[in-house]
Formats: sequence, structure tokens, C-alpha cells
Amino acid sequence: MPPIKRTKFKLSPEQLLDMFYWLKLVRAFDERLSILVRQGKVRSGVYTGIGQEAIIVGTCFALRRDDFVCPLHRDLGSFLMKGVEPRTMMAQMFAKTTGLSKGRDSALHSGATELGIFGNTSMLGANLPVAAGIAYTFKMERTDQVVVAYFGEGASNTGDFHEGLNFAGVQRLPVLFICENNQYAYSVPVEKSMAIDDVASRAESYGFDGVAINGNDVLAVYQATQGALARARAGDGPTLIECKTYRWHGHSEHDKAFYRSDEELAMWKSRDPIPTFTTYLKGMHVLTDDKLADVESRVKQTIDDAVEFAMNSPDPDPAEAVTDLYA
Ligand SMILES: Cc1ncc(C[n+]2csc(CCOP(=O)(O)OP(=O)(O)O)c2C)c(N)n1
Repeated sequence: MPPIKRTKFKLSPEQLLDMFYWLKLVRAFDERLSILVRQGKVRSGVYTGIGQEAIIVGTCFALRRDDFVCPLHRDLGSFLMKGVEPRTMMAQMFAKTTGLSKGRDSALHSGATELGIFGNTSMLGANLPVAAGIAYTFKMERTDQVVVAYFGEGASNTGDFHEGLNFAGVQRLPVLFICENNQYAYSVPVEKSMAIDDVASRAESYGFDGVAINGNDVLAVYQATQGALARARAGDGPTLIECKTYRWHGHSEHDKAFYRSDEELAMWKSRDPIPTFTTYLKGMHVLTDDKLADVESRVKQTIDDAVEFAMNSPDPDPAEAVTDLYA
């Protein structure tokens, strides 16, 4: 049977395959990092988003090149999808001169404003007023660019969350607030930090829509993002999209996550976004065995190349430690 021409999301078979490639690449990047940490080769804190890839891929796939993202510690995939070369991203993790911040910083705080990536700070929730500020600039300059700000359900309990969303609501700013509700803020389960079921319902207090969706369904994330982007570009203000998901690894690679049960992890692994999408694509006759092998080999080559590049890149020169400092 020939592949379908377009899905109801107006995605062509080529676009669907591209989406699949990104899911696999983002997963593979994190998986390789996890191994490299154990080998002592990585010089950055590593906070993998394994299990959560559908959120980054579904949102970033819908963005224009001139839109902005404000990623979190678990969102290295958004760097890749916004155009940072896998080699550069890997070199950043190895703290090499060829990385984004030339070996001066961990991956968590790097950015690339020329690609629309705003670096994060360690203070969780603090990126939300910043995202509102960027969106305020877009509004003042009358562009139709949009900012996408990622945060965890834990961060939604901070004061900055309230200030950022309130300002965005009052000013009807072009910003999407994407909550990655992965059920735990470090070791704290969601039911011990929130008295409500859905972070999405908090949007009502700020005067805009909030939706809770299956964050492991890449097409559901894409569809929700498309709708929210169209509203934001039309001047109809922000949207909060809460993506329900789960992180497979600990909070960071040094956390063994003893606070959760094996049964819970197994249940969420059965909702792995990648096989779900694979089955869908095969059912639509978009993904064949040959195409799957091709994607897997391209992903492996890209990651192998990135690691080799990072390992062979020079370490920073201590004499340049204060170069680029402006205060
Ligand atoms: C304001 C603030 N408080 C506490 C911390 C310490 N901290 C780092 S990560 C983390 C958990 C974050 O959970 P969540 O926001 O749900 O994001 P997730 O890591 O689950 O993706 C905490 C409490 C911090 N970085 N910033």
C-alpha cells in the first residue's frame, strides 16, 4: 500500500519521518551522554529527558526558525532542533573550546540567541518572566514571533511562575508555557507538592487557556502547539500546555531514584513515545523496515561523529578564562 499523502495534522510522510528522526536522535543523544557520564568523560551535569522526547520534538517541530525557546536542564533536544550541531552540543558537554560556551560553562546555562535559544539560569521558574520579557519585545516590535518556555511541574510552585504567567496574561503576550509534568521534582512526587491534579488549571488565574495533554504522544503535542502558536501569532496571547510524562532516569545521572517503584517505572516505559509513534507510522505505511534502518544508521553516525569531534577538540586555555566577561 502507498503511504498516505497527508495526515489530519497536515504533515506529509516526509515530515512525519523527519519527526521520527528527531525523536530517535534526541533519545540517542541522551542515552549516549548517560554512558559517557559513567565513563567519566562528561564535564557537565547531565539531566536526561529520556522518556520525555515527544514534548521537545512535538513543540520544536511546529516552530519557525525565528521563534525563541527557553529550555530547561532536560531539554538538550531543543538545542538540536533549533539548529545547534550535534558536534557543538556534545563538545559543550565535554567542556571543550568547540562547545557553545567554549568550555566555560556546563550545558545547563548555555544558549545561542542567533538560533533563538535563550540560556537558562539555575533558579527554576526564573526563565518564565524572562520568556514573558522576550515576548513583550516581540509585541512591542510588532513581529509575529513566539517564545516557548519549558518548565517542570515543580517550578510551577515558585513565585516566578506566577509573575511570569500573570504578566504574559495581562499583556496578552505571544508565549507558550510548556509544562513538562514528569511526576517528580527531584524526589518529590507531584501529589506532595500540588493540591490540584493539573498544572494546566492554573492558567485560568492568569486569564488564558491551559490544556493538559498526553506528553508522550508527539502528534498530540504538535497539534496543541500548532493551535497555541496560531493564537499567539494572531495577538490572542499565551497558552499553557501541560504535557503529562515521566522521566525514566533519576533527576540527574547521579540520582538512582530510589524514591519510586520498579512497577511505576515499568508502567511508564510501556508508554514510551517512540514505539507508539513507530506503530502509528507503520500503520500509515510511512515507515518501512528499510526506512527504519536508514533512520537508525543516520542517528548512530551523527552521535558517533559528535562524540569523536568532542573528544578530539581542544580544552580551553586557562589564560582565556575571563575573555568575553563584561562585568
Ligand atoms: C528556585 C529553585 N529551587 C530549588 C532548586 C533545586 N532544584 C533543582 S532541580 C529541582 C527539581 C525540579 O523539578 P521540576 O521543576 O519538576 O523539573 P524536572 O527536573 O522534574 O524536569 C530542584 C528542586 C532550584 N534549582 N531552583
